[in-house]
Amino acid sequence: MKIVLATTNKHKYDEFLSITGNTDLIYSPEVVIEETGKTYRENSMLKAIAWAEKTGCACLADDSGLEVDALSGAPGIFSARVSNNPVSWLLHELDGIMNRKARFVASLALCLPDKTIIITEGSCSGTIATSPRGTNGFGYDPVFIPEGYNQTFAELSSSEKNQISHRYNAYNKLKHYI
Ligand code: ITT
Repeated sequence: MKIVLATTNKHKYDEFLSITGNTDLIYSPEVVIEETGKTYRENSMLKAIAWAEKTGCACLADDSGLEVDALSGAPGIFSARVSNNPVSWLLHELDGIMNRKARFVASLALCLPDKTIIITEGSCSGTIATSPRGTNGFGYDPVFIPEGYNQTFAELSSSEKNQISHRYNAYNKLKHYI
């Protein structure tokens, strides 16, 4: 099935291509919406519906973020907007803090041509490093060490990240509908 990815983030598109192996996935970053939802779920729905209205195709949206225990779950849904330099911001916020536990969360919303919407969530737990390492990925990847690993997401290969990530776990629950 041809599916438009409802995102302006090319890194997400590349990850979905790798996760799904679906060459019918289309990158079409022309829709601009305000993410006014209070949850990942609401924002992923807003994006999926806006793209579906614009394109008339089945659309898959991802709303995701990083939740840090010592910051009471921040930056959460504001992960993309909290700073122009999110890694430096996060390391500054956690300066001197021992509890480095965190998790990535992703909500995926699939809006089908008949307007049915399917939503799933996935997460990936880990810890925040004390300094950035690695050059792969995007966003907070250089400081996120997934549970069971010593490397950050940015030090893992894209295929390693895409076998354990929040995005992968959410997509696994959704793929039966595609
Ligand atoms: P779209 O809304 O256009 O999809 P976006 O980047 O603004 O693009 P979100 O609103 O969902 O997407 O914000 C997600 C932010 O959370 C993202 O910009 C990163 O800062 C962070 N994030 C989410 N998944 C991540 C990942 O796999 N690796 C690193 N950072 C991630």
